[in-house]
Amino acid sequence: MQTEVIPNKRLQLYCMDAQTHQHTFARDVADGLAAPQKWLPPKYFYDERGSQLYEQICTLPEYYPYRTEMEILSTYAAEIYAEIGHLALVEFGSGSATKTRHLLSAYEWAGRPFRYCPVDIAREVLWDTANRLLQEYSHIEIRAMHADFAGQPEVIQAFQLEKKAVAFLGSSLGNSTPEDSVRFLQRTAAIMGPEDVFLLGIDLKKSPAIMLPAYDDAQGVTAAFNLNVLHRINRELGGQFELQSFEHLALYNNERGCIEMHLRSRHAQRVPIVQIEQVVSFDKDETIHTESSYKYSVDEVRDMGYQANLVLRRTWFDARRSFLLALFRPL
Ligand code: AVI
Repeated sequence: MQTEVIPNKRLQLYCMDAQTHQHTFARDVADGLAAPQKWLPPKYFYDERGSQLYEQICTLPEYYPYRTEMEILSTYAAEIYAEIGHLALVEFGSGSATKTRHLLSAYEWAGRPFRYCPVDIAREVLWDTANRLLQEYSHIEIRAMHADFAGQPEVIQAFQLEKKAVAFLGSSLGNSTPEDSVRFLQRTAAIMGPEDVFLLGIDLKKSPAIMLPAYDDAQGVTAAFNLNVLHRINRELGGQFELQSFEHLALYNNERGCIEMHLRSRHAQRVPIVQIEQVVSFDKDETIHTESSYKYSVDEVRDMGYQANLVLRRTWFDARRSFLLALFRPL
């Protein structure tokens, strides 16, 4: 990763090379749409509009993962802070940091300087949030990183922190396969010191009757979020997708233990994408698989940790045990 650092006294911004970013998007779209089961990596949902739509999803009555994790953080922030100590807080996929604020407030109440290092793929959201946090917290010092950390948690080494708490909230790890998640945890554990901690927020398995509406809400916000990725391809790669020719589909894959989101072609069609020099053909009802959202049991989470040499030390749940906040320490 090439980085450019924009320093100021309380805020430093580390940026992934924009050129690299664009190139990767084109390659991923070309590869994904040429596969027998067409697919797109979910990280491309999060352009400015997609990030706004995700924020909106989080306010929906059906989308319980946000509410329940918020309940855990608001209820136990002081306890979690006491467990972590005053370590620099690194956060993968920080977004607008709404939930993290509960933890940041606990740091602030300690009355001494603390360091927050958010890492996100959505640059505008990262920058706006960092500037807002500077206004809200007088003791905060921010090092923010615009990066695609998905397959490379090592990007956080650029922060050069001696000791750290690494947080990955919002069940975002669930958007990777269990195999990739274990690899991500292994690589993260490999760059953790003996006193570092890893804080994971992850959605738990439950009845599909509760899970499914969270990904297929009555107002159609999730549908708009899903379809937005086609809009992004149109804008950034010269695609000619007609959005009304695709529909949002959410299903629970019982065997894999995940919610899948797809975009289903309403009729047979051919879609040119200028920048990747491809015309993509769709049969009627053929789908693009756009996201998997894996759900876990507590034992499966503990086991994933073990596979990565991380020991589950503390757990916090919401009142209905819908969501888990897990604290790991290196073995
Ligand atoms: C970010 N991630 C954990 C969300 C999820 O629940 O898988 C993304 C999302 N997709 C549809 N709604 C929300």
